[in-house]
Amino acid sequence: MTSTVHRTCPLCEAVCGLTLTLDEGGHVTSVRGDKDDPFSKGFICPKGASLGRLDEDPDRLRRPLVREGELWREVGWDEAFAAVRAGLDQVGDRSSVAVYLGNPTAHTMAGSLYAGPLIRALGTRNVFSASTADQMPKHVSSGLMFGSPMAVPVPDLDRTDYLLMLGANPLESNGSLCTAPDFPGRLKALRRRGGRLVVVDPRRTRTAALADEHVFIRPGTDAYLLFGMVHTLFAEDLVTLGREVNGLDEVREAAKHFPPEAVARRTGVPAAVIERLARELAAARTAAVYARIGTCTAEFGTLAQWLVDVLNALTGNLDRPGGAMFAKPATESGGRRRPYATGRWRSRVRGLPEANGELPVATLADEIETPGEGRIRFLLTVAGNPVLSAPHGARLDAAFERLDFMVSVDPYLNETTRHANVILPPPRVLQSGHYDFALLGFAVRNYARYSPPLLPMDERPSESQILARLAMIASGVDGTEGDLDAFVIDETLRKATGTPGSGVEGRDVAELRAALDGRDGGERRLDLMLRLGPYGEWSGKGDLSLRKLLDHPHGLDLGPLEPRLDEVLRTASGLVELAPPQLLEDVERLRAKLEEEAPEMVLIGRRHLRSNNSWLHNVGPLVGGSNACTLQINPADVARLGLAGEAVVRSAKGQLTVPLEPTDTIMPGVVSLPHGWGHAGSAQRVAAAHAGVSVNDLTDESAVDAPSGNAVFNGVPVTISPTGVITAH
Ligand SMILES: Nc1nc2c(c(=O)[nH]1)N[C@H]1C(S)=C(S)[C@@H](COP(=O)(O)OP(=O)(O)OC[C@H]3O[C@@H](n4cnc5c(=O)[nH]c(N)nc54)[C@H](O)[C@@H]3O)O[C@H]1N2
Ligand SMILES: Nc1nc2c(c(=O)[nH]1)N[C@H]1C(S)=C(S)[C@@H](COP(=O)(O)OP(=O)(O)OC[C@H]3O[C@@H](n4cnc5c(=O)[nH]c(N)nc54)[C@H](O)[C@@H]3O)O[C@H]1N2
Ligand code: SF4
Ligand SMILES: [Mo]
Repeated sequence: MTSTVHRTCPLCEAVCGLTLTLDEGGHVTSVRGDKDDPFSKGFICPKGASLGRLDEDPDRLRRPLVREGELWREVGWDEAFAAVRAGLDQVGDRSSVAVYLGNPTAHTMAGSLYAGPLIRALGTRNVFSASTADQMPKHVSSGLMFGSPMAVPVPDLDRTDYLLMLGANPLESNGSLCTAPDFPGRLKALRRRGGRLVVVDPRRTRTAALADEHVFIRPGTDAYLLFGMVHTLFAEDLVTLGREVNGLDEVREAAKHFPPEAVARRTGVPAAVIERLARELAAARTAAVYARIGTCTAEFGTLAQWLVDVLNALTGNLDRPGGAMFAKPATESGGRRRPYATGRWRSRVRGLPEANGELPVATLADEIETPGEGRIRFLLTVAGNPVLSAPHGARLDAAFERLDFMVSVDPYLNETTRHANVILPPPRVLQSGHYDFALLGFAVRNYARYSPPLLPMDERPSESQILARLAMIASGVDGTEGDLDAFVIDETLRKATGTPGSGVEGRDVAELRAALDGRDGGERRLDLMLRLGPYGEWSGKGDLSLRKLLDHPHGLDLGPLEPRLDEVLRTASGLVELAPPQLLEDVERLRAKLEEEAPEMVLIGRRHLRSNNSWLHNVGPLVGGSNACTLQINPADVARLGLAGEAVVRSAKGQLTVPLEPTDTIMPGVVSLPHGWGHAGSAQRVAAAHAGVSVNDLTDESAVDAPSGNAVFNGVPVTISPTGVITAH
């Protein structure tokens, strides 16, 4: 007997619905797109199609591992947790404890529901995550402009008339900070309805090839280009604010320093093109500017993210249909009104500012290596591979050896977890329930879908149970995750019942608690959030609950985005802050570098459709062919530098020998290497056979985007030389 089941794909931000066929033994025999999902409508990509292979990867760990010298021993769960407890006790001082949360924690219920309590239980400010190698500039920009770091406007993809996209390649990535299953189809639809798509990228990507126009830009210079456009809007009297804002004059003043003709040389974009883009944006009936990782992981990442929304605001497109809008996710909670600030504390060694409660991953190695009180001696990684993903990961590789104790929650023995003393593997993908708490807050249509676990648990704990148990160990409390969930539920209910006008104001906590559905604490917490959320049956505005989602296994469409800036704004002024002082300060840094000579060659990254950062290289059907670790380089540079076959790439931090992929799709003076490779000697057998090299052996952890502390991966100065040539150093 086979069975057909449905669930959301957990592998990227597109949240596609999948339809899986399972055989009697619970093995996946086929994966298709779920045609009845109202959001993804049957779309699927090669990664989603391989979910079964991933689920059954023979290299996935099935039991905890404890390292004894060079050897690994499989142990039972109680022994593994006891070892963690002993390691934590041995370190003692919590200021020496750190946690690193990797990208998949944003895709698991465990990460969304239990990472917060775990961090609180660890009682440390040494919190690091992939966010500071990714989107932290957007959070800081949104925090300063809108008062809330999670208030990220997304392009209203399905209705806009004009989309200006910078540093994103959704035809490969399927979109980021813009949850849109079948992003490619949505872009094609935009063009079909007569809309215009302009892509700004140092490479002519597959997305650029689909666009009406592709504009090459020198890496790391998007903030200049965007400022040039802001300048044009003011100079040509094209500003049409849809609403009152703070700081308009300050922005006008700041933009005076960046006229298109002044930024043209730095960006490589002709002044006439910059002016035309500004005019087109202003003239379009509706328009949106959207910029992603290429512009975030850059020297002026936060300024670029800010200027994106400045442009959206100045053209009247912020918060209007067809413009840049805010999703209304079903689990949204009211949130407190308190001024957003970064730098509430600073890192011990480099004095880098905290943002969103995190310190920059670019300084993790400093904090492990530098002696003194508060040196990190205990590290917990959850779903992360910073040896391959963090800037100058090679240094972390060595630094991890200096830890007293390391624990990793991860299904694989890999470049990072090999340093751990204890590895705690989560169960099979299909044994976990799935709800996208974070990603649905960035969706281009309001939507909710819950996927219950498709297979029963075996003797292994769920990832939620693993994280909850770690939280219990860290807080020294004897208990289960059930106690933790009960605590969170009661706290939430007490707050809600005590909040005037909340929909459950004055009601009895015990009675409400008893009404919650769910087969475990995680599901009950989801039910609680859904019921209290903006469509929830306890909000007075709807009837949403876990039960209703379970009755709609293909997901629920909650309608198109609607203007809601007033609900979202959390600034002290109650207005959009167009010119936050902290950002104006960083504009000085930008000005100072306007005339700087660009390096002769710079390095950027890229993603491939069949990749997922560092961890899908062990799935046979996904590796090989064009998904390979090659250096894209313009043929003119190949000829100029006398290269053939392979070349040596050198940066301030290291050198690598890499196979060349000459292509005129990349600008002269720019080379591109994908990240997440470098699996030589890996215990993951398929990955080891397609090892590649790690671009993060070249990237520089000393460079960060000042306001957010974000890593700089794009625009890294490098030299390229033929192999076999010895250069003086
Ligand atoms: N040079 C360069 N570097 C980059 C980037 C770049 O563009 N260029 N991109 C950056 C970006 S955007 C990101 S998000 C980071 C990613 O940085 P990380 O999150 O540190 O790295 P990943 O490769 O995503 O590693 C994910 C880890 O989670 C494990 N894992 C997978 N599924 C699960 C699960 O369900 N539970 C648990 N517990 N573990 C799981 C995998 O085995 C793997 O070890 O890399 C950054 N690094
Ligand atoms: N297939 C696949 N999908 C993924 C991932 C994956 O590894 N593989 N990773 C996931 C993750 S963690 C994330 S964060 C998202 C990222 O999603 P996207 O932001 O769409 O990421 P990329 O596909 O890397 O596209 C970034 C583009 O920026 C360009 N670029 C580089 N430097 C600059 C610059 O200075 N300026 C401008 N304007 N462009 C620049 C690059 O050439 C590249 O085309 O993708 C997610 N989806
Ligand atoms: S696009 Fe993303 S969510 Fe959709 S099937 Fe592919 S990996 Fe899964
Ligand atoms: Mo990311």
